Amino acid sequence: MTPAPTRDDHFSFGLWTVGWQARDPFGDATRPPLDPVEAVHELAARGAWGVTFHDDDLVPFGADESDREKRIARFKEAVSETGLVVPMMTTNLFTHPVFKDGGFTSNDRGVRRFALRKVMRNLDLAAELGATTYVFWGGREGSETDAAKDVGAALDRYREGIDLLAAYVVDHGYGIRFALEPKPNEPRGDILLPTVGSMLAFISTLEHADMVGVNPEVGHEQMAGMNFVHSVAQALWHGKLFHIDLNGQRGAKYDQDLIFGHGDLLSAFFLVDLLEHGGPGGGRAYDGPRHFDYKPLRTDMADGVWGSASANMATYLILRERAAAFRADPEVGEALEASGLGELATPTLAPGEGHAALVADRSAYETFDVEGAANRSYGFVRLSQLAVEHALGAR
Ligand SMILES: [Mn+2]
Repeated sequence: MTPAPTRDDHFSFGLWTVGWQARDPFGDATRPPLDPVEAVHELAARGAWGVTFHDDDLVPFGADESDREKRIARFKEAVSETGLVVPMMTTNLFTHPVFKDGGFTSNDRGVRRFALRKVMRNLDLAAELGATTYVFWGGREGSETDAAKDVGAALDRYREGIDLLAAYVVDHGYGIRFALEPKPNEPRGDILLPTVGSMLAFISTLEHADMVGVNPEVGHEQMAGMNFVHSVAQALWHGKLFHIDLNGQRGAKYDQDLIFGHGDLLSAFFLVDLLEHGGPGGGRAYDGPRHFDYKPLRTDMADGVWGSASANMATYLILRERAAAFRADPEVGEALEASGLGELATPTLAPGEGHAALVADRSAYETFDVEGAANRSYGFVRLSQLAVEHALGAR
């Protein structure tokens, strides 16, 4: 039985996901445009809780003020009719040719000022619609040749931009936090701040670092060869997992944006386990939106669009059940015990112990049973196979 999603599951979708017309670098659109109002109704009917969007997903770039007002009013009506929420909004600083060398980090100062204004305008709308998270994905912030970008200066300008926009939010009393989204490449040859780790380091330099976190995307981290579960766990450890983009990716290649779980399924299992249960160490779990940022396959029409929306949610819920079964299995409990995993939570030093006391402790070095410790079997094979069997529904 495929589990049915409810609003309590906090599943959200970008308008650009189900609305993707499947234009790719080699081919034209295979699907007609999707009215955002229809997207809201269809998502709500399938059990989604929230809808998110870039400014240009709702109002085409360059639309006049009255057209903009009309489109926003229609959208607000759909949202209120369906009871969906708008938990997150973001800015398109990548489609229009004006952003071909970036938004906040374009070599052209005029473009940088224009980009900031475009974000500020949409932040006003985000506050109006009650969004609490604002995502920044700098898809064009990068280069194809190292001859053309002063990376240090670009990071200065990136920081200047985020600092200014954070001040704008604070000064207007908008209850919005920022979530920065890393990606290693595509559409630029190389994108600045390519991984969760680089983004966390950048955030620590910001003036309003407390209101800025990350929005990791499964595929983006996996494109860089990273272990997504580790990246998310570190973001949680820093208290910086403000939002998450769920999708599927098979290895280090172009950004596939597959349905959640339709790439590295075992990683998806461990990710859901981490988000729902705080992971193997029982650390901090995530209570924000479960946001899907994927693309319905280009081969499919409306059936595949809505089928894929449901598939994302169903896969998450199945993995959530599987992870709970894994956690509840007494055999897993035994294997965890044998693995020593819980022991890692014990500090290496005793309370009040410093380096002098450690040196004085002969059992830590002089008489430590090195051979005995070296010959220990941790039993990770058994634990790993138990996880696989639970993930597959074989237990
Ligand atoms: Mn992606």
